[in-house]
Amino acid sequence: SKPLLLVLGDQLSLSLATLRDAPTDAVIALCEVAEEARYVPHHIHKIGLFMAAMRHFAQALRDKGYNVHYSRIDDADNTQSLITEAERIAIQYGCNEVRVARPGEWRLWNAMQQRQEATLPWRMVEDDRFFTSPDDFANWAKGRKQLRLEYFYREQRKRTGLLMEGDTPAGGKWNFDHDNREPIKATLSFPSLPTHRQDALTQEALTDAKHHFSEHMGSLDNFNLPVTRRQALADLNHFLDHGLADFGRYQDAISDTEPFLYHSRLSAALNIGLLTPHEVCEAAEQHYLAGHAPINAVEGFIRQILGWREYVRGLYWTQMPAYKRENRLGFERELPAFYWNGNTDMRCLQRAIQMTIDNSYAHHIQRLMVTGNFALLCGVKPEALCDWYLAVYADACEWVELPNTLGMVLHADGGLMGSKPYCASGKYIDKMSDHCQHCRYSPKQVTGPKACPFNSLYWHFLETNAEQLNRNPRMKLIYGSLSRMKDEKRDAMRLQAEQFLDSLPTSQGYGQALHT
Ligand code: FAD
Ligand code: DLZ
Ligand code: SF4
Repeated sequence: SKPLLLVLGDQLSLSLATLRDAPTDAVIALCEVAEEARYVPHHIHKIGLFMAAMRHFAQALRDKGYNVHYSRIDDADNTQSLITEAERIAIQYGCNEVRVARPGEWRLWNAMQQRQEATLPWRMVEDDRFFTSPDDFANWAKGRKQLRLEYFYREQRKRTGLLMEGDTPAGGKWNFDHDNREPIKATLSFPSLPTHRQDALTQEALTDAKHHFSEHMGSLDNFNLPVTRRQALADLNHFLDHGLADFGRYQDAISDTEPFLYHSRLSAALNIGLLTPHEVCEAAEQHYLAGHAPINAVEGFIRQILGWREYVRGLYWTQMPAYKRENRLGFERELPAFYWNGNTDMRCLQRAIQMTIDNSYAHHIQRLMVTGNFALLCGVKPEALCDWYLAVYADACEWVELPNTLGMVLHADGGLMGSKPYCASGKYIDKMSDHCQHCRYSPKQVTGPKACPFNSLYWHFLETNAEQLNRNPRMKLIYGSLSRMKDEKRDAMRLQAEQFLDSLPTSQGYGQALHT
């Protein structure tokens, strides 16, 4: 048989299963299509990233002697959809099947699955660029009521031998989270970032992205994402040398001015395939063994990749498609309009959203405890929030975005992923960040014109979701405080929260938000 090997935009690895076994006469196709840029209104950096990285990868394949067909966004015969474009090219080259590694989204997996019996059949192979396959995860999950990261992660450590000394974990503990909760400090200085040179291929891709998708969020003027393996390796080495040692301690800190702190910024490169999770974890382990970074930093970092990243992927593939429809807390609110333009006087939200608009990036605690926590407290419906996270971050692909948003942030999966919702009042943000001193609200007040909205919303959230949450053992203390509160205080807080919620401008989507 003569296959067309379709390489998707997030499969830019020479080790990809379909490429490894490529027959000599195979045609490899990469397709830029408008449908993938628009099914949610992706940030312009993300579109530029995919276009530039795909073009560079096609070039690298040609340099290796492969026969590559590349569909550019403005080719006259481009059908602008992945399925039809792959089939059109397959027919053009006389191929009798389309072969593809498992895509990163169920939406595409399902469309491809349905064409397995077509005259031009699609064949899917496992994407083995991960530590675990969906089958491995299903076997681990079998018979378990709750799927806790911590147990999955320990097995991953034992299985891979990463940070293991024989049968025991390096440093004597599996988890050093306790040491990793320091707030932001004025005295910290953060590593300056490497600037990636933009060659002619990158410049052309960015120009095309701008031409076709200029209405999308963000500006390409400050585009600095890695689009080749060489640039991704430069980012990795920079992080190992300048970020890793402090990664642990300040993992949860939030800054009013600094978007990246000691985070690695490697998620986009990992997710599109320019780096493998194996090489990143092994390089971090080497830095520990060489004495360049402490165990709390290296363990914390490796847990994110070997633990969380694999865990959310397993969860996604074993729970979809039902997972995407989950909404156990029954949320119905549309997304507040300011998520698209940052137009709010709540300083923490304004900064997290503005940094997102600027860089197509926010670090984990901004995503979880600022934009995520606010959406949870307001009861934003999962579909609206998930579409936003999927659109605005350069590293967003549904297999990793959905469990984080629907499960971890919105607790919409009934606690499958997290044993309690990550809800917090302004007190938490005040403790971890330096936002509140620049804010018109006060994190110490719960009611009144200066009161931080997070505070009344927090109690309002607990009150309105009590039926679902008050029997949760991890929520017992907080529900105890709520029940001891005087009626007048509760009434005043409820009123404050309701008035705030009534005044929130909502949007039906990006197009509309642009005009508000
Ligand atoms: P670092 O803090 O340096 O962490 C190192 C690596 O660990 C990351 O590059 C990433 O590959 C991995 N990692 C860390 N946390 C997680 C996590 N919770 N789940 C999976 N992998 C993790 N990450 C994505 O890659 N794509 C997404 O679409 C995405 N959506 C998110 C949505 C929400 C609501 C939340 C709360 C988190 C989301 N995350 C997502 C996880 C995390 O926020 C990002 O991976 C991280 O901020 C990327 O920045 P970094 O590379 O500097 O990460
Ligand atoms: C996100 C994205 C964008 C913007 N553009 C493309 C594209 O032109 N071609 C492509 O193959 N993939 C693109 N992607 C990624 C896809 O939306 C999707 O997430 C992955 O292909 C799933 O494996
Ligand atoms: Fe955010 Fe409230 Fe602090 Fe303002 S006072 S920055 S709204 S937590």
